[in-house]
Amino acid sequence: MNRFYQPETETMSPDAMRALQNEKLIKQVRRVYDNVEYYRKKMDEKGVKPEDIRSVDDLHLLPFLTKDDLREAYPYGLLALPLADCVRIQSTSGTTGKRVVAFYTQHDLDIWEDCCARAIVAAGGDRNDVVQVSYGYGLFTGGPGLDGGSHKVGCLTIPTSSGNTDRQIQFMIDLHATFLCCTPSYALYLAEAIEEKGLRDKISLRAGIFGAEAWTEEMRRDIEHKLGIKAYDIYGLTETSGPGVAFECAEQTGMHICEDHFYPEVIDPDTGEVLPDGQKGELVFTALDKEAFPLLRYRTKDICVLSRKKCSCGRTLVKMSKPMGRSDDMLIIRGVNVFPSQIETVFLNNGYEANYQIHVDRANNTDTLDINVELKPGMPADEDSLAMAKKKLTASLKSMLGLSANVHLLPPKSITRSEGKAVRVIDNRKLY
Ligand code: DLL
Repeated sequence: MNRFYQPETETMSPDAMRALQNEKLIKQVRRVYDNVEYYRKKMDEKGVKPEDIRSVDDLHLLPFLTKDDLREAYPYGLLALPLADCVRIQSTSGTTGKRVVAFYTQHDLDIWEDCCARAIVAAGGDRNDVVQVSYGYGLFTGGPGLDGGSHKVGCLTIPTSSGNTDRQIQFMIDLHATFLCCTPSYALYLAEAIEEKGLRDKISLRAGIFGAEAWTEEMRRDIEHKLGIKAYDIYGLTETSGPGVAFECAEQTGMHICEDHFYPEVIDPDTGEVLPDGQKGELVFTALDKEAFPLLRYRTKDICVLSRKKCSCGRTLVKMSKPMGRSDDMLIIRGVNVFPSQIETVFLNNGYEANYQIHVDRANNTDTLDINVELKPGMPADEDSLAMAKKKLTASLKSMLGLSANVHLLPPKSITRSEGKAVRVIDNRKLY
């Protein structure tokens, strides 16, 4: 069994890796400065020129990019190539206003799929494996990313996408799937459905690659126990390409970052200052060799710790801890990125005030979303009017978030007012 997909990079000496990163960074900063007006302006405002960046040690001189920049530059403002050179887009889950659209050249797709292939091989996969990809396909990066990685490794790939649990289990059994790729919550859901149907001894799974949302060590043990597999974590975000930016190896103590493509920094989220390895802060990525959508110093808002401790798997790639939270208020509910501000927009657009509370929980391994909102004084409160209002709000929320929510209309002044910051979100899932 191969231990590495790209051994020359995955086990490269730290000095050689540094040299490679420096070489790529210098070229990339020049390309971006010459081709991306939006970022050129930011660099000019900060008084930094491409020639000031001679190595990764100079990265701190460059300005950050955030989701706000992506929104402002939507859709083409951060493209570094003519559209004719792009072959694909992917996007974050169905959110109006906050949508991120990432562009890829064929070279970018190759890099992305290589990263996912590294993840599959690190989890013990090879060409004899049968990989069931139960992440969503389409605009979401989960399905296409793992699918591409599985092809590169030479595995038989089953592109079931998410949903339709009975069919998932049928394929898993009939085609002897050995790897399962999906969100950890869907893995648990599948595990329980398999258990309920008494089919546990009919499945051939031996490993799973799970990510796209926070999950705890307890959840890992639960999945491993219920499916009789090893469960590996995988991390990524649409802005950098998708899954595979970082992946776990057999040691299961953090995820190796594909730092030959994505240079990581950890910063203090309040001051923006770069923190030394081992300190907890916000993860920032610089895409070193992406062509179409090369974000420099992109703030992920994910809080984690980097470690360069020697890994028993032989990989020298730096490791990131599991994300330990976010430095913004984004929630990930059933795999969909949700900002409380989007929910507020729906209420305000429908004539309500900003008196609402979002309750997130998990029942039967599926996230639940309940939203309480107060009626404004004078709004009709008879049964028919309430039913109609609820229907309208539920539809508006669904179209804004791409997600169904249970809306509860409450009498005016029934949500407890806070003396400090309003408590808008009550998340009882205990994910971190
Ligand atoms: O979730 C990409 C992905 C697909 C990763 C499949 C892994 C597997 P987005 O929808 O853009 O992309 O969401 C990115 O999800 O900033 C994190 O907050 C969170 N996230 C992703 N992976 C993990 C993970 C995909 N393993 C956002 N653990 C990121 C915790 C994760 N959070």
